[in-house]
Amino acid sequence: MQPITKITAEEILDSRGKPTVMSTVWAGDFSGSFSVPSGASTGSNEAHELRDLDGHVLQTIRNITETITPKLLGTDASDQAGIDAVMCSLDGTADKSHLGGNAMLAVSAAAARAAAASKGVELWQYLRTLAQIEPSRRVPYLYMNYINGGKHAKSPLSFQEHIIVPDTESVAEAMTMATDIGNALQKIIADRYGVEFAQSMGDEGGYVIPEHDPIVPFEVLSQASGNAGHHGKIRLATDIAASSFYENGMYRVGEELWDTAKMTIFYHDLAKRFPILSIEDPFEEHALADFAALQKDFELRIVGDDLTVTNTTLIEQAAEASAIRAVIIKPNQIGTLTETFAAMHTARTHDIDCIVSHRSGETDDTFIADLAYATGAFGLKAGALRKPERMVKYQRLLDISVQ
Ligand code: 2PG
Ligand code: MG
Repeated sequence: MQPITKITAEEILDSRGKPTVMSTVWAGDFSGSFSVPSGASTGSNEAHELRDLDGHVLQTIRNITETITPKLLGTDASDQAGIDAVMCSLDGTADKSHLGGNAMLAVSAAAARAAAASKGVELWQYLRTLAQIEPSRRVPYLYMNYINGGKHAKSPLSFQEHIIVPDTESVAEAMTMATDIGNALQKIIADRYGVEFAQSMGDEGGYVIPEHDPIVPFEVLSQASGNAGHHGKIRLATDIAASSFYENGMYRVGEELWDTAKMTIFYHDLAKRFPILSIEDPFEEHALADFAALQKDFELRIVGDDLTVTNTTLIEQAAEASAIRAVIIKPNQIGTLTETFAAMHTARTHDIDCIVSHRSGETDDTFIADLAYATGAFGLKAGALRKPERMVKYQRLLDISVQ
């Protein structure tokens, strides 16, 4: 038993320069910290991210220091379920709007780090014992978003993420392949759009290109893989994030309005032309039947994110409708680690693969790398190897995977 002796919280800046919260939990001489990330294309059913009217998180910090801390002092740092249950009952709302999902996750994840430290084990080892998730893979696939669109870029591309997935179990090899392809891609972009786009940077470290045609990013990624000498060793994936450009029953794709049928034709064409591993949020977050119809057509994985928001009930619904074969896992969508594990467990019970994911607003925290490895996740989605807050996550996975 290592009782919690102190909890602190402070405001830090995320990768977009926006305030976010970092908390540290102490158990005697041991401590652990966690910094909460923040999304831009958020699902409407996500846990509430509490912010002051001016965007700061000072009330969130007071909720940690004045409301949560007094109730958790003396609790065993390794009683994760107990810690999370106390916070859920203190909050008392369905969407965690009272304390803030960001306040709760900061403490929940920091407690896990403190507990791991007190036991003298790596975070991933501690999480593995705690979570007991049926693995999909020994080492997750790296989902690396090299062309940014949608809400993560100022560009005409409506689809949010154009992702390369090196087909290997070696993280070192995957990172080398991605670096080679990134360099080849830079050349193609300079030739095709002009040198001013060769240094462009979206929120997740991908390039931002002045392109309207949604198929072109996949052509360009595929060409870059070939030029780098990795043809045949790269799968492609995408996060459409369709809710973010859905208006009045239609999808606004560049200048055009597409209906569900047109979106569906695009996905069929995409899967015919490229080695697509998965398609995330192909339709808006309420279109469960459309997800199911598309998944029925495909071997590849249709992935829920805004559809499922790391929520056990929504994952269960998606599973019952046979709407997805993989699910995005983001701890800050639900607000505690215990509920994150429950969501992963529900997914795996239905043979749905988990892809552990960053947010577009990130910090240098590497917790998700440990989480992905600990649970044998199918994928770790953490952006491109062009921004430090993304790179540290893959680097951490590399360090763990060779231990
Ligand atoms: C997503 C995420 C991360 P955001 O949609 O999957 O890539 O974006 O954090 O903006 O919700
Ligand atoms: Mg998504």
